[in-house]
Amino acid sequence: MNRKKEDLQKNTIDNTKKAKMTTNQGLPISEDEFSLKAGERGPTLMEDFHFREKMTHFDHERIPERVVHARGFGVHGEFQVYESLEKYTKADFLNDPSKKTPVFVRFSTVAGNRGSMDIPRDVRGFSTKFYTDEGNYDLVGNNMPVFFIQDAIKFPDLVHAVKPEPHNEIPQAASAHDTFWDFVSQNTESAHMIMWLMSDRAIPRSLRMMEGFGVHTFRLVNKEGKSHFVKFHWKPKLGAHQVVWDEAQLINGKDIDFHRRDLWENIDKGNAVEFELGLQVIPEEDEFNMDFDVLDPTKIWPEEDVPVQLVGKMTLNQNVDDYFAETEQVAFHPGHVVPGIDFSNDPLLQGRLFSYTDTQLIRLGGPNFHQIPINRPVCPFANNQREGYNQMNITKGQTSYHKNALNDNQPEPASPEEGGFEHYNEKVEGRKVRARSESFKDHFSQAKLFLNSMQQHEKQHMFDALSFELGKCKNMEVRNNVLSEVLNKIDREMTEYVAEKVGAELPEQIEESTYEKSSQALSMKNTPASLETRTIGVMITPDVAEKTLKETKDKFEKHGIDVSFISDKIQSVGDVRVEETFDTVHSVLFDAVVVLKGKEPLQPEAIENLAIAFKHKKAIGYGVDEGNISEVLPFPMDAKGVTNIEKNVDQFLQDVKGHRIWDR
Ligand code: HDE
Repeated sequence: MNRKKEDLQKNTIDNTKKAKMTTNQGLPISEDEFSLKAGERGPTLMEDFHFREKMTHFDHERIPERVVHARGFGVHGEFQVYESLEKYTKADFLNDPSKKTPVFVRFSTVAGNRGSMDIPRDVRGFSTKFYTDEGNYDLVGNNMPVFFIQDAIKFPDLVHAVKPEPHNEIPQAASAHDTFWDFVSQNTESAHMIMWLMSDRAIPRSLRMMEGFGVHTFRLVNKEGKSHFVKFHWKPKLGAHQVVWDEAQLINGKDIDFHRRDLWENIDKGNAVEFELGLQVIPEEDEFNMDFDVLDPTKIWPEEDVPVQLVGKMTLNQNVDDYFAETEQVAFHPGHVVPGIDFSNDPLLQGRLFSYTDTQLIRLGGPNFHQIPINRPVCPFANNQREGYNQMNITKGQTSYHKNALNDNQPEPASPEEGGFEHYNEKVEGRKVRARSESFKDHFSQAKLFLNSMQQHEKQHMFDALSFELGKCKNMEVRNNVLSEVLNKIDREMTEYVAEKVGAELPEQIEESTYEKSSQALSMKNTPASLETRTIGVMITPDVAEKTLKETKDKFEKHGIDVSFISDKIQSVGDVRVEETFDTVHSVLFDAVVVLKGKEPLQPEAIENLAIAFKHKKAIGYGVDEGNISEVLPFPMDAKGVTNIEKNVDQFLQDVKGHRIWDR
């Protein structure tokens, strides 16, 4: 159990143990099914304090959902740095390789309500709270390395545009509507982020299979006071992988909880979820040596120019005990820093430093939300702040101010040498202006860079995503504006394709962005691939022999693959359990499918599932105990990625590892 989990024990109540039911005042309750009435058929009495307490609590059980990132899922884990990073930062948790720092991570979607589906086309939040010995450090990132806007003052506009439209609250958890694309065409700084949002990064296969990014440029400051600019990355050990859009839409219907279930179940089974922390570091002196402004949050630092150094590993390994108490009440804030980590002047980051505390005040009901168990540091904390809503601490002593003589100046600030936080001593001067730096004006070069870096299938997915999204816009002017003001300035082929698909005007050809560079690191195809924790749905006719089932299971499980047998009903075949049916699951919920046929004919549901798996470019395996299968398969037997697993299981496994047969 890590230190934070231990700390949470102080407030953990075991509701599974036998206990007498009481009111919140501790009064034993003799009856919990009938309210107190004047006569068996009479009205309920006001004096029924038990009924009133129970109902009042229920009436107040909801808190406002997060205004963005409302739907989230949290897990506990640990972080350990590989080697001391003292040359860059004095942050204690990044200096001591023997130290295991507890973490709590909350993954989220952005636009949807708390009860919305897990795979909309959307950005994913990736927030990490490190419970360090110097206080909590929060890295509140996303699974995309850039953002839609360059200045925080535009955030309410962006969010109003992407959320359901205000007059009818449609559509839920979707950017495919007029107000969002109108915003995009009027605010072309979002061009680069739009490329990411239209890419497969927006529909991850699993929360365990996506990258994370701090987005902004931050600072690392070492003991000598020297500062480096830094970008933070999380690299998943399993690589970054996607589903396809048609599949995402079906998954959202078949299992709205697809991502959270995948994470919960894998952690429950003991499959550690690992991400490596990566840093891109540039010395402060190189601030102006890039062809963009390092303070601009719509720009990446291409990994080929500034390599990502992998400096440590985070292992997520424990589920929460109580979703509300932990995941819903956790409060992240990019301003929660520790000595050795500091901010840059990125105008988006600067605005975030205000917003996050403000939002917790309304969401968590007052200024003491840091005392909620999931939010409190594991190191001691003390100051002169007492009182306020939901104050949980009883603080002894007469003084609650500084300086004081009555309590010998306690609690006393620490000098930087003693570990006190010292803001980086940056020189700043300027006139007060409402303006944006000229160096932020290039909106299109990196949009092009991203497109240049995609493999053919990834590019095609982006073109199709744009056609879907603009096709959902009802307003013709919005479609035309996006094409002329955004797409046409990035890439002509993309503009022509989308204009044709959505019946919009093809804007006149202009000199589009001529950015030639590409970056291999941007293609998901270039991230690691693994068989570990992949899922295979094995559909069987009811008469397949126990031996075949056992052999099939062994073939796959020895590679860490999770196998589910699917048939007409839940049943046992000898020792083997068939736990799923065509009613309970579907091929969209698996990475790959296999069909095993006995003498009996293949069920129509199996054929439908196979056809859809084929459409979604999945590896398909088959095995035949008796008879022939070729005439019923809804695709040619010799199609790419269709394999007889009795003859060539290695080929099938290779296809599963490759994630999808993109060139089929
Ligand atoms: Fe957030 N963001 N954000 N954001 N954000 C919130 O804080 C905000 C931005 C991110 O799991 C809110 O506690 C502003 C960038 C994540 O609990 C709110 C701006 C990035 C989460 C807020 C941004 C993020 C939030 C809503 C522009 C990636 C979920 C609830 C200046 C680096 C945290 C809350 C969790 C949540 C404001 C932009 C990531 C309203 C004003 C850029 C992962 O405070």
